[in-house]
Amino acid sequence: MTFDQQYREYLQLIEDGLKSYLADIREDNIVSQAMAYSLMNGGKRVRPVLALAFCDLLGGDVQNALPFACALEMVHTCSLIHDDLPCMDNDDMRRGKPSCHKQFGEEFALLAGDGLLTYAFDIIYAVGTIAPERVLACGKVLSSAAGIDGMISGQTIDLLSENTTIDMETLQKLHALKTGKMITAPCEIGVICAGGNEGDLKNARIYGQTIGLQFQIVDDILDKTGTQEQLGKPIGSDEENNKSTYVTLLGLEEAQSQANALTQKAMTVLRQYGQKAQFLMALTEKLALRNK
Ligand code: GRG
Repeated sequence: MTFDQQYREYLQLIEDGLKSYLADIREDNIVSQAMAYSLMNGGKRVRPVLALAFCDLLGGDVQNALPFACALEMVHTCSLIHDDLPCMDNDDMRRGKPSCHKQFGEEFALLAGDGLLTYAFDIIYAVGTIAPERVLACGKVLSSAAGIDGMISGQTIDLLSENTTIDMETLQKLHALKTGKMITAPCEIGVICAGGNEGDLKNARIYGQTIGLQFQIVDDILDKTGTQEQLGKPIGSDEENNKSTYVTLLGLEEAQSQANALTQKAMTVLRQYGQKAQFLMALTEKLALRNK
């Protein structure tokens, strides 16, 4: 199977899975509509694809990883909705459309994020196809990645750093927490669903942390060099919010060279798995070269 065929296959599973979870919501009101609006709004689905791909890599059944993949995308979407709010990044556009609060109002956008975050754990704790210990382990990985030891603290550092110049160490910590943890989590979850061993988990963590940083550096580069059409949101928002980024601290060329070095490091981890890692290796390269 080619990379594109495999990616499409994963995407189909994820889109169908998300749709079916949305269909299970009993209440039809402005908040459930806002949840569906943001969730089905054309994201790249990088995090759920990583969960399925790591499960596949270790010979697991991707169906077992699918609920967790959907839950990851829900928590990620919650973070985007909240990030766009006026009290945070104040962005009017997301994925080429009005952001959730622009479409539904701030109060309902806030609740839509809360709805997605809590529904994600409803979905996880209803899984009965893998051993309960593994379900608990996956839930813990996700809550830790999103919570105060992960994305929330990354966002806190980010907010506190506006209008100041931070050093490279702080910038790396910010992004390891804000972006890296939610990219490492799917890799770990895929391994847990497949019943991988401690060595596999360690590899998944190193890989996730590495491409998490790569992903953020590419994001910073695109915020400088991309177009609104490509990104589905205004470019230059980092500059507008007076944020330090890899580009402002290192310059475009050095930022690109660090992204390349991280891509190579991630490849080294994957090479241990030989041919089986072909899809993930191609994905790693595509993420380095992405333009949206
Ligand atoms: C949900 C518990 C919880 C807290 C949220 C608001 C907040 C706390 C965190 C903000 C996190 C954030 C927006 C990080 C940026 C990560 C990032 C690079 C997002 C873009 O991801 P893509 O490119 O987006 O995968 P798509 O649209 O393709 O899904």
